[in-house]
Amino acid sequence: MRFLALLATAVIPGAIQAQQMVTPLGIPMQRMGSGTTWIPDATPLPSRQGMAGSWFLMVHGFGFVQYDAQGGARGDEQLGSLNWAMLMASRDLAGGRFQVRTMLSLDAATVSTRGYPLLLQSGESYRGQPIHDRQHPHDFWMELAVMYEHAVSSKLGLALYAAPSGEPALGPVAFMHRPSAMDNAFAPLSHHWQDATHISFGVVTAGIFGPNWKIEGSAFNGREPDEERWGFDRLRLNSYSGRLTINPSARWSFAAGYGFLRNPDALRPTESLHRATASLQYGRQIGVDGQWATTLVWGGNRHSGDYSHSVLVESEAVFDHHNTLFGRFEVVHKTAEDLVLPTGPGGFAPESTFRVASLSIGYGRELARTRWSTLGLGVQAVVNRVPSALEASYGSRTPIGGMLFIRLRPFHSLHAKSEMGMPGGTAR
Ligand SMILES: [Cu+2]
Repeated sequence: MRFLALLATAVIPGAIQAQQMVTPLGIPMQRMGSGTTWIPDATPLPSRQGMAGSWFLMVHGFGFVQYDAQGGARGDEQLGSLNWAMLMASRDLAGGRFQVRTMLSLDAATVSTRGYPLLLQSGESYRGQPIHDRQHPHDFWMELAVMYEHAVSSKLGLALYAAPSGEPALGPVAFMHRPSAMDNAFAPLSHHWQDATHISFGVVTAGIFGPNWKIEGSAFNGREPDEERWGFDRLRLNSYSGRLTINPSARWSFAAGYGFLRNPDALRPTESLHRATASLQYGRQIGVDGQWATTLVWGGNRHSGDYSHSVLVESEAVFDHHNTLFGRFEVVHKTAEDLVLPTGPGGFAPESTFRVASLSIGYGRELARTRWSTLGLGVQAVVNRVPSALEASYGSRTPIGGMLFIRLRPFHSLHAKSEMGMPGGTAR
């Protein structure tokens, strides 16, 4: 309460409306990740906040312009832009907090509906064929949702989330919303083992929560977005999931859950999928203006038979207003079908599975800053590791890729102290 009031005062001098703002159980608004996920309180995402009448507004997003190059026979290069913006508006309603939110992306235009080059990536389709060695673009309507939270006592609240396009209670925070990956524009290779349901056309989630825990259940559309990226897909609630989240302190967040996805893949329309995931996030402030965030994720998919596993660890350190270092390591099991490798006589068995790994390291340097935004220049290098069976297809056992980028995002109001005390960031 006090924090929000101070914040509103910093944004709009004399504003007192924020005092009417209810955050049920005193949970800071910045804990909200993608969908209904939580991130550690200590490492919020950069955003701008303000009041409009009785509405509390929050805007955030990222715009990259990147040159992406992926080596080897299955590689490609592209000059494009990855981007998303999110607007949240919240207000008091009937003793609780009501929120409308939307997240939009122009990726389908700026990296094309074929997506961007990314070795060993798989998932979704383009012109009726499975996408491989590229990451599909995100849909324009990444999220359009309403949420209502109501405290029933000082220790217990109820939440309801409904979205024609949104994220069910399944998986970790979607990668673009993780403080540990905010400057890492490449999607994880384990996206479709972990957080790919973050765009689902039809989601209803109900939850109960305390000040530091939450249990949620969702009914949602298990079908992946189709390759038409601008409109809404047909809304369905044919799948379900459940998730437990615990934020034991400001620095930690743990989540685990399970989901059943009915017929996720349009190209394999009779196959359903079970998914289990668990994730751990750690975050702490560095100095006055910096932060360091790390995420560990396990995700498994099961069609029938055994689970196919993926593990990811990633970290991002914003040292100060100039220097950011980030990286990711992951290992995931993909089939010859996932990677669209030649199958049949002389080729692989469709179910043959390969363990692939990827390590990426990136550095970003802030170049210019306004009161509201900051512009950075960055570089990222990726080294993959494939089994010898894939050497012929990829031209090497260690195919490489990378990205050069310019990135615009809201100026670090990362830490409330610097926002309230030193607008514009006086350090350095
Ligand atoms: Cu995605």
